[in-house]
Amino acid sequence: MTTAAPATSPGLAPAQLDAYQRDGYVVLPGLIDPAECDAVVAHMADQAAGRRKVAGMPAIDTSKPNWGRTHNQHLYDPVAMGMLLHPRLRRPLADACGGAVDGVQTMYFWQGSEQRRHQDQYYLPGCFSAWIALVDVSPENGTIWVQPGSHLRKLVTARDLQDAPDKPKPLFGSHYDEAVDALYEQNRAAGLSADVPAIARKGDVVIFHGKLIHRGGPVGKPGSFRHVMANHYIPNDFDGWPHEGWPRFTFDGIRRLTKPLAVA
Ligand SMILES: O=C(O)CCC(=O)C(=O)O
Repeated sequence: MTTAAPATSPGLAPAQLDAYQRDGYVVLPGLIDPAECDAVVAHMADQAAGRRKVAGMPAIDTSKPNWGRTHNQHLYDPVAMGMLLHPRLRRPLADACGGAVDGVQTMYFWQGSEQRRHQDQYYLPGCFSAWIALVDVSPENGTIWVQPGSHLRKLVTARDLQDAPDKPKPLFGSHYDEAVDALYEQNRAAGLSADVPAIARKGDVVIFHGKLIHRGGPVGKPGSFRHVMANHYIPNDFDGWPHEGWPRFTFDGIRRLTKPLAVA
């Protein structure tokens, strides 16, 4: 007999919270029910194959290189919204953050991204992430690689990349990818380890800090599918969110804007 997964989860165990605070990430095994993962994957596979249209979203052109991801699908698609505000994520995210959180951004990946090293808070100030493996993920289909402890060190910001004559030379160079690579090496020289792959089974969730240096690793078996949903959150009481007009959602589904859009 199978039993349905409970709607909520107990939150982070003390050892998991310690790991998150020390390393900047923690893998939560089996948080999402495998049957639910399969249903989301089937939904997304139908969308990519053109069998399902998500109202308001352009059709996915799988003949294009790098077609394999969407941004902010939750704004159009109740299935994606359901994963952003999944009840099983609510307590672990609140524990990691130290209070209630708002969902702000989603990325759905059909394939490994091979994205270069970055820190999410460069793009989404104040954020942290729940990265949901909807299939088994490993270096073969392109998992993420993270530098443990890097969330406790510097965040590269736009200021570091400015190269104005009245400013000292930028700390790390003038290109974002190179700046983060340089920070990664600086962290290594300061005693941090090399980055490590996150190994996740279907239904596992990796919660990671928005200052953690991470990348999408090489896809060992090119063309393989790697269904992952990467959600980003900010603290509910965070008032430094700079993206006017970009809605944030509480886990009770309340939508608000940081500032109302000016009406022309
Ligand atoms: O899943 C990936 O390949 C990249 C995800 C990522 O970089 C992110 O969620 O910020």
